[in-house]
Parts: sequence; structure tokens; C-alpha cells
Amino acid sequence: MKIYVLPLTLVLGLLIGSNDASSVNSAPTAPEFYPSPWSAGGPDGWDDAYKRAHEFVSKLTVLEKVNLTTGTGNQADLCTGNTGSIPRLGLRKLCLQDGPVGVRYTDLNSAFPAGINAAATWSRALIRKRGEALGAEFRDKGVDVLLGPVVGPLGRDPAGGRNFESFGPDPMLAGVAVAQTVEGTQSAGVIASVKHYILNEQEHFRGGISSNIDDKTMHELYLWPFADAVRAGVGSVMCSYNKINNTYACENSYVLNHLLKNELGFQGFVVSDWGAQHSGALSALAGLDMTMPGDGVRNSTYGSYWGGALTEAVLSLAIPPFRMDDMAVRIMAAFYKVGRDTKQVDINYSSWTNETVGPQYWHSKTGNTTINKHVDVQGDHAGLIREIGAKSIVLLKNIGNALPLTRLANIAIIGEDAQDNPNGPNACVDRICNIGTLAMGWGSATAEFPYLVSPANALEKQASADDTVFTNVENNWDLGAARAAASNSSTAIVFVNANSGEGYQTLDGNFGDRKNLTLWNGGDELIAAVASVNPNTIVVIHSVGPVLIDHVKTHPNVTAILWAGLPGQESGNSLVDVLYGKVNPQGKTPFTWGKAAGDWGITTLINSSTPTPQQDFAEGSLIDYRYFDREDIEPSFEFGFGLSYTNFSYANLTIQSQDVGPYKPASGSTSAGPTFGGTNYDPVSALLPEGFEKVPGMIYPWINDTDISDETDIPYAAHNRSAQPILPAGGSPGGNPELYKVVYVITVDITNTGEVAGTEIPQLYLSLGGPAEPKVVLRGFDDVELQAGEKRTVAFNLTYRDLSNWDTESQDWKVTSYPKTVYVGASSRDLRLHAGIES
Ligand SMILES: *[C@@H]1O[C@H](CO)[C@@H](O)[C@H](O)[C@H]1NC(C)=O
Ligand SMILES: *[C@@H]1O[C@H](CO)[C@@H](O)[C@H](O)[C@H]1NC(C)=O
Ligand SMILES: *[C@@H]1O[C@H](CO)[C@@H](O)[C@H](O)[C@H]1NC(C)=O
Ligand SMILES: *[C@@H]1O[C@H](CO)[C@@H](O)[C@H](O)[C@H]1NC(C)=O
Ligand SMILES: *[C@@H]1O[C@H](CO)[C@@H](O)[C@H](O)[C@H]1NC(C)=O
Ligand SMILES: *[C@@H]1O[C@H](CO)[C@@H](O)[C@H](O)[C@H]1NC(C)=O
Ligand SMILES: *[C@@H]1O[C@H](CO)[C@@H](O)[C@H](O)[C@H]1NC(C)=O
Ligand SMILES: *[C@@H]1O[C@H](CO)[C@@H](O)[C@H](O)[C@H]1NC(C)=O
Ligand SMILES: *[C@@H]1O[C@H](CO)[C@@H](O)[C@H](O)[C@H]1NC(C)=O
Ligand SMILES: *[C@@H]1O[C@H](CO)[C@@H](O)[C@H](O)[C@H]1NC(C)=O
Ligand SMILES: *[C@@H]1O[C@H](CO)[C@@H](O)[C@H](O)[C@H]1NC(C)=O
Ligand SMILES: CC(=O)N[C@H]1CO[C@H](CO)[C@@H](O)[C@@H]1O
Repeated sequence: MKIYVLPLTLVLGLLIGSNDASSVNSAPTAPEFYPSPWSAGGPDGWDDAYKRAHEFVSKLTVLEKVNLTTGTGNQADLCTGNTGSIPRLGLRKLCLQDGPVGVRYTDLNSAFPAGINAAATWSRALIRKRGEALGAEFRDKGVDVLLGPVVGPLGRDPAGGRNFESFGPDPMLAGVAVAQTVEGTQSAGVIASVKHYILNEQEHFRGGISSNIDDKTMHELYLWPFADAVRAGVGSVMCSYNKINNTYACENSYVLNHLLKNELGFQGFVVSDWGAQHSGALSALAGLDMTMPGDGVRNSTYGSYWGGALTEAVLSLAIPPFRMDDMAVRIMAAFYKVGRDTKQVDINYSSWTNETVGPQYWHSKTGNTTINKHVDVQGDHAGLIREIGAKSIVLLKNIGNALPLTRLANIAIIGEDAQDNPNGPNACVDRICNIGTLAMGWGSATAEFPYLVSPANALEKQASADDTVFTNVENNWDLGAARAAASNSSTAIVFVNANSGEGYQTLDGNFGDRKNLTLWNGGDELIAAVASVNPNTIVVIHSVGPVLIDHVKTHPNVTAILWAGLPGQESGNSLVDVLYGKVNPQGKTPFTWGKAAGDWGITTLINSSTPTPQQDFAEGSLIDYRYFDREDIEPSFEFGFGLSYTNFSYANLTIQSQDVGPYKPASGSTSAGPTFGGTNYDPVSALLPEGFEKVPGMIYPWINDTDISDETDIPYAAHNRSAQPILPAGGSPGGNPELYKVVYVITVDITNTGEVAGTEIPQLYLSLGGPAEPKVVLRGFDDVELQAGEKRTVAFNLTYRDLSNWDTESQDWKVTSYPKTVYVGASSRDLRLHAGIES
């Protein structure tokens, strides 16, 4: 430990940030890792971006570097998050905006299907197009950083409130989906910020809970999709609210410095979740590069952990110059990597009002100007949204060819979940209600709907075109009316749902996380009433995740069940496309449907009186289907399951070794930590220039006076800028490139044996062998469109990473000596072909 001079705020920050753990007996602690790795470029555009960032940052003063890193305060400016600017060099503030389903807090934007729906398509091409379309909308509103996509929560807990934002609990599916989304978004010229890093698996206590995890599970499960995001070139990573092994994510030097920046070779910047920063100098040394929204530290000199406080920490050398420079370089490297220098347009909207003219600086209500230009950024995205909505629908049951529907004499639509919200689709702020059809969860992962096509509306249109007698029962509670309508129609479609969201608001007793896994608003009773009188009852479920519906699955009068997830603005049209066979369903469930809440083996932690509730991830990597397989629990519908209107056969599994030679651990060392510009460390130069008029309440980089004295401990190793060894599993963005070498190519022949064209999702599962390992893990999939009778040979790659387990001793990926088996099939339990591979 070395003594440095620090201001009081930082001392407080350090104490608050580091002392909580000591109150918990024998609680695990996070190892420390210093120094924070400096960015040095890399493949796929990072080298060029780094060079340009290096040139730019070389021109900056300390104050200007600080300005890049610090938000100007909650609602201080137009966007969800706003950094300071560099007027001297013409760099405007950076605009960060929620969120993963569309541009939040504005108008004339699209509302896309949720992440969980994107995953349910199992289509790389559709997921990529969704990312591109999202990126284009953010770009055209003037946004620099899109706060998404989401792979944390991964979905450990089926009741987890924000699971729908991400791509389901399998790390491989999530990894492919996040990479496609990042590449799509960034190709449009917007920085993606993958979140929430890491282990933010439930909403209860998210601001204080400690997620405690072992090294192997961390690598094989939760870190896996983040590695794919980094390999895809993601420009930003958002650190989460929770603690990991009792240290806050945003000051956890092990997860930020060691895992993310060193082992995964992340070259972009880490931004805090809103208010997730809890210390000043310590968070910077632990690897945080940008704080949002920047303020929120009451009773401190600067109202911020950073801003003027960061300037003081830099001038006092509590933070070494190479670290401050690296923070700025990482932000600017991400900026250049995605082409913000040529693709940036002015910010066209205010997040805080839809009035055309009003205050730019919302918090202080100053700076009246035209703040909402009402720019229509929707392009032709409605067609893509409709297609993803339809292709994400999972057909769970279909007996006696109940579906697809043909021209019907009559149809009854039953349930509130089919209807328009009478007050409009955006009537509830942040969608914190469950009125009308469910097409979006609640919280920050929302955008305003430009419109919402309800199922009732779309089905009525279809009925009218077909001369079908159409009956619509809008209410869930009038079971008499439901029965009357159902008994009067040859086809009855019942709509039910289950919602969840972000844990800053409670809805019907659900604090973000679901309090149960059953249907909402009497959905079970409604289905029972309809099915008791109608032998052709079709059930449509809009839900954030699995619901307990085994009684529906086994009910003889329920002829079809469809899961439509959270489809976004084209909900009704997407559904009609599938019900009437214009789209043959291809969706496969991206999570397991248990029969009882206990089947997953996970309970949400909802009662705790300690400031740091301890949540041990003792199940290791045995979540979702891996747990059901291990415990031999029969689910209602297994991970990867979904029906089609046609059938597919599988044959001719082959395995070809690629003779790529043995894996080579990375070695060597980095360059020494570089510094760029900003050599004036005289506090006088950091005082507010005379005559500068501050926007009231805004966070600035200037210091109040030149007396920057107070003392605290700073980890000595954080100041070491000498060359550092490259980790065996590291060396490049995403980790050692050797990990991604294709070791085996597996092929199978898939034939469409039915009467109509359709898309099959063949899935490759691998048994890694070993007594503690999951029975199988997903390692490949493809979406294969086949005409009736058509056959295609499908190829899957197995990389070194796919075949390996994390070896804690060597801190590297290793192929164990246990025998390994490859399975290819139509779901995690429909493993039709298999073959052993030598290892
Ligand atoms: C958490 O603590 C466990 C047990 O001490 C340790 O094995 C693991 O590496 C730690 N992980 C992190 C991310 O701190
Ligand atoms: C920091 O950013 C603020 C807000 O954009 C701006 O007013 C100020 O001039 C910037 N300071 C410096 C030193 O560039
Ligand atoms: C901040 O100051 C106010 C007024 O002096 C006081 O009531 C409050 O408790 C203080 N808050 C903290 C977090 O110290
Ligand atoms: C720091 O300076 C700002 C104005 O420049 C002032 O509002 C604030 O009260 C000062 N804080 C302290 C603790 O002196
Ligand atoms: C502006 O927002 C209000 C409140 O959310 C809403 O009632 C109104 O329709 C909106 N106006 C426009 C033009 O979008
Ligand atoms: C800003 O504009 C609003 C609406 O046009 C007006 O009510 C308000 O008085 C203006 N404020 C200032 C400071 O000009
Ligand atoms: C039953 O159907 C008939 C003819 O289609 C219609 O006139 C009547 O209103 C329906 N009754 C109910 C309860 O829906
Ligand atoms: C589960 O929660 C939902 C939403 O709060 C509620 O509507 C439903 O009645 C609950 N189910 C049970 C069995 O209590
Ligand atoms: C199925 O529907 C018929 C009416 O067609 C009804 O008589 C029967 O009781 C229903 N079956 C069940 C299990 O509810
Ligand atoms: C299996 O492969 C052989 C040889 O390529 C081919 O003739 C046969 O049609 C394939 N079988 C199926 C069911 O695809
Ligand atoms: C499989 O590997 C080949 C060559 O390494 C590559 O071109 C192809 O895109 C890979 N396929 C997938 C699905 O990753
Ligand atoms: C001031 C202004 O209108 N800025 C931008 C608004 O959005 C359009 C379309 O993206 C841009 O071309 C403008 O520059």
C-alpha cells in the first residue's frame, strides 16, 4: 500500500465501497487484480480505432479527459446519459440511450420484439437484421451508445424479472445472439453497450446482493456470452448493480481488470449502470471508464464520485496518468471503431418531454430551444418486426391438425391479452401495468409503441376477409360470457399472459421478479372455462418466460398451444401469419418449461435483513435444461422444443477432424502502459475559468480550489505500468484466438418429409464427459429452410472452446480426457443421432 493524497469524497467512497464484506462471516471475497490493463488495439478494426483514439487523446488536457468519462447528471441533458464535451476540439457530448427493444423516451421509433423472442427464432440472419435496424434507429436520433444488448441476467432464475431482455439461459445461444446483435448494431454506426456485467440474476436486492460464484462456473456459463460480445467487437460493457463475491461489480478489479480487460482482451470502455458506482479513485483503478448518470453523490464537493473529484484524484496522482489516459482512449477507440466520426448526427429528441420546444437542460429547466424534431426513424422496420414476431412463435402443441387455420365459419377470441389497451399502448409509464395484450415487459427495456396491432384487431381483420363470424370476449373474469362464446364457435382462441420487469416498481406484488410462475389475471380459470365447453380450444401465451401449464398441455380439448413471448408492435399480425399458415412456425423455446416452480431448483432470494444478502450460485452450471437433465425431471416442454406444420428427418451424422494441431496457450507480454498528452498537472490549470457560466446542477471537471489534500490507501500495484504477462487464455478480443479454431466439422442430412415448406432448427449438443458435467450442452444450431421433400446437408463447427472445460489450475481451457459424444436433434431431449469423438 502506498499513501496518496485524496479528497474527502474519495475517502468516503473507498470506505463505503470496500468495507461491507467484513460484516459477513466467511463470505467469499473477490481477488484483487491490478494494474488495470491498458487498451492496445487488436484485429477487426481495433488497431485503426486505437491509433486514431491515441492521436485524439494526445491533444487533450486532464480536464477534457475527465469530461469524457463523467456523466453530467441525471436528466441534465437530452439523453438517458450524457457525458461532458470537448468544445475546443469540436467533440460534442456523447449520448447514451436505453434500450434493447428500441429508442426509449421518444416518438416515431419502432418497438421491436424482446431479446427472448430474437433468441426463439434461432436465426442468426434475423437476429443480425434486428441489430442493424435497432442501430439505424438510434443512429438517426443522434445516439452514440445503445444501452444493450443484454446477456446478464442470463436467466438462472426462471422468475428473474429481466430475463426477457436477454437471449435465454443457454450461454451458447446467448453468445451467438449477442454477437449478431452487436455486429448488426455497430455496423449501423452506433456503439453497443452489452450489459449487465455480471451475475445480476435477480431484481430483489440488486443494489446490494452478493452473487457468489466459483471460477469454473463463471467461465463456462455467465462469462461465456460476454466473451462472444467482446469477440464481436463490442465497444462498451455496462457493469451491474450487484456485488460479485462481496465487491460491487463496478469496482471489482477481478471481474473488470482481470476477466474482462485482461483475459477477454476487451478494448472498449466500461460504463456503470445508473448509480452502480460506489467509489471514486478505487472504481477507476478497478477498471471503470465512464460513470453514469454522473451525479447522485450528495453532500460531496462535486456531487459526483468523478467530475472534479476525478480531476483531483488524477492531479494528486492517486490515479496514475496511464490509467486516466486509458479511460479516454477506450471511449474514443469505441467511437472510431463504429465510425461515429462520420455517422454522428445532432441529437434530435429530448428524453424528458415530447414538447417540440423546451429546456435542453431538463434538470435545471434552462436552455430553451427546439428539442424535439420528431424525426421518423422507423424506416421499413415494421416488416422485419412482423417477421421476427412470427418466426419467434413457438408452437408447443398441435393435435389433429388444429393449426393452421383455414377459412372458418366462426371464431371466438377470448381474453384481455388479445385486446387493445383502451387508453393506448403507451398508457402506462415504462409499461408498468398489464392491461390489454402483452407485447413488452416493464422497466428501462421499453420504448414507446408507434402503434400496437393487438391480436383481436388482426384476427377480426382476417375474419372479415374470410366472412368468418367473429366473437370477441374482452374480459378474463366473466367466465359465463367466455363459456357462451366458446360453446357457440367451432374454434376458440384463449389469450393469457405473465409479465415481469425491472425492480424499481412493483406490479401486483411482483417486484420486477415474478412472485410465481403461473398465469396472471385468472388465466388458468379462463382456459379451464373455455376448454370445458369447446373441444377445439387454442391457447396463446404472451409471457416473459416459462409458465406452469402442464394441465393445459394435457387437456384433451386444448388442441394447440402457442408461445408468442413479447413480440413488439406487430404482435397481432405476426400471430395471424402463424395461425393461418402464412408463416410455418420455426421457433424453439429458448428456456425449459417445468411442471412446478420447484423444478428448476432455484428460488428467488426475497427475504433478507442483511445489507449484503449472500446468494451462492451453488448449482454451478446446472441451470435450466442442464438441471432438469441431471435431476431427471420431466418438463412440460424441454429447451429447444418447437413444432412445425411439416416434419423433418435426420440422417447421416459425420464427424471430420480438421487436424488443426494442439491448442497453444497465449504467451508473451504486453507493451508498457502508455500515456498521451495532458501533461499539465498544476491544479491552478484545473480551476474554473473566469466568466464560465455553469448550467445549474450540472457536473463539470473543474476543481474548486488548489488544496487537494486528504489521505487514503491506494493499491500499490494499480500504479504499475510496466509490461504485463499475457494470460494463457487471453491475448485477443474474446480470448486466445486458438480457442476459436475449428477442431471438428459435423454434418447431418435433414429432409423435409412433410407436405409444406418449413424451417427446421437442427441443434448440436455435446456431452463433455465427467461425473459433474451436464448431460449435454448446446454447441451448435442452424436454421434450415426446406421445401417439401427437399434435403440439405448441414454443417456444424466444434471449436477448441466448445470441447473444453475451464481448468482452474492452469487458468485456461482444457479438453478433458473423458469420452465425448456429439448429438444432433430437434431439441435438448430429442437427440436423434449421436457419435463418439476421440479427444
Ligand atoms: C469467488 O470466490 C470463490 C471462493 O473463494 C473463488 O473460487 C472465485 O474465484 C471467486 N470469484 C470471483 C469472480 O471473485
Ligand atoms: C466539459 O463539458 C461541459 C458540458 O458539455 C462543457 O460545458 C465544458 O466546456 C467542458 N469542459 C472542458 C474543459 O472542455
Ligand atoms: C446530507 O446532508 C443533509 C443536510 O445536511 C443531511 O440531512 C443528510 O443526512 C446528508 N446525507 C448524507 C448521505 O450524508
Ligand atoms: C464548489 O464550487 C461550486 C461552484 O463552482 C459551488 O457551487 C460549490 O458549493 C463549491 N463546493 C464547495 C464544497 O466549496
Ligand atoms: C406527449 O406525451 C403525453 C404524455 O405522455 C401524451 O399524452 C401525448 O399524447 C404526447 N404527445 C405527442 C405529440 O406525442
Ligand atoms: C421556455 O419555454 C417554455 C415553453 O415554450 C416557456 O413556458 C418557458 O417560460 C420558457 N422558459 C424560459 C426561461 O424562457
Ligand atoms: C351464437 O351464435 C349466433 C349465430 O352465429 C349469434 O347470433 C349469437 O349471438 C351467438 N351467441 C353468443 C353467446 O355468442
Ligand atoms: C401469480 O401472480 C399473478 C400476478 O401477480 C397473479 O395474477 C396470480 O393470481 C398469481 N397466482 C397465484 C396462484 O397466486
Ligand atoms: C371437452 O368439450 C366437450 C364439449 O365439446 C365437453 O363435453 C367435455 O366435458 C370437455 N372435456 C373436458 C375434459 O373438459
Ligand atoms: C445418407 O448419405 C448417403 C450418401 O451421401 C445418401 O445417399 C443418402 O440419401 C443419405 N440419407 C439420407 C436419409 O439423407
Ligand atoms: C464454420 O467454420 C467455417 C470455417 O472455419 C466458417 O466459414 C463458418 O462460418 C463457420 N460456421 C459457423 C456457423 O460458425
Ligand atoms: C438538427 C437535426 O435535424 N439533426 C438531425 C436529425 O435527424 C436527421 C435524420 O437522422 C439528421 O439528418 C439531422 O442532421
